[in-house]
Amino acid sequence: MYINWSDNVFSKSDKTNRTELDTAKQLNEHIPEHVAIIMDGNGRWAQKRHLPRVAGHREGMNTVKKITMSANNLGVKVLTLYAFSTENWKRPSSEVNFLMRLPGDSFDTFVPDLIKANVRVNVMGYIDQLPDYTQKAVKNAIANTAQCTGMVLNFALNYGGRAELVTAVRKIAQQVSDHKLNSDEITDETIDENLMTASLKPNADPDLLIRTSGEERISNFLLWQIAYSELVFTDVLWPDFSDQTLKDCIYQYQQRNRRFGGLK
Ligand code: V07
Repeated sequence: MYINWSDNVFSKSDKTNRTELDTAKQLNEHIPEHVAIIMDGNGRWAQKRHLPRVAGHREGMNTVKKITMSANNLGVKVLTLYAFSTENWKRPSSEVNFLMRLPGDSFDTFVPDLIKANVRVNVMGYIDQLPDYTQKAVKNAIANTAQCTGMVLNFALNYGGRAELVTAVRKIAQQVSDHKLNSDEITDETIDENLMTASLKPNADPDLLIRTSGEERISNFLLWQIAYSELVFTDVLWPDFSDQTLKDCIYQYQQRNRRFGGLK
């Protein structure tokens, strides 16, 4: 497989020192199993074109479709996308309403392609707080792809990292007060099991977290789960994010030593 790495990630010497074969081999051998993405920059993409913010979200949805197929083709096992945060309710109601229609609007064109590609939809977040039509669309996407055995496309929808931890602490406290668990038996695994990513095991934690649009913050996305993740930030706005940008981010991931705090 010939991989055409774009120019923006490496220096001239990199390019001359590595062969196409090296690059292709690397791409085949060190693909992160769980990739999580903060899809930022839709509003800015629209603004630059003198379009309403929602036009950026619509284009962002097209990028979701494209990048899902790219990640699946590269051999990614779990792709987690931050679609709507618990903080996004503060946006103008017209924008929130538009976003809440996206899962339903995308259903007819997206789900058949997901089934063909053997991709299973999973959703994590406080789904019961979403409008009925959004809940229905999400549940349909999950049900219609339930038999798929390939990549998991995991949407974080009305999700917040701190809220997730609060929920987990409450669940664990309840188990202690019910005498089902001793407080001294609480370990990392107890917390893992009570987070919304528990069903993604053995790939609950992202290997690679990407944030687009030049912002370098976590913004209450996955907190516990990114303890050892490689963080890659790109200036590319989400609607402009391409198959090549994904490969560039994975290339950066591949260049880093993942030592988990221990010795090499
Ligand atoms: C949303 C589009 C991508 C750019 C960033 C935010 C806006 C896909 C979904 C989705 C979620 C569940 C599902 C099917 C599709 C989605 C919202 C926003 C609220 F089952 N993209 N996307 N949902 N954006």
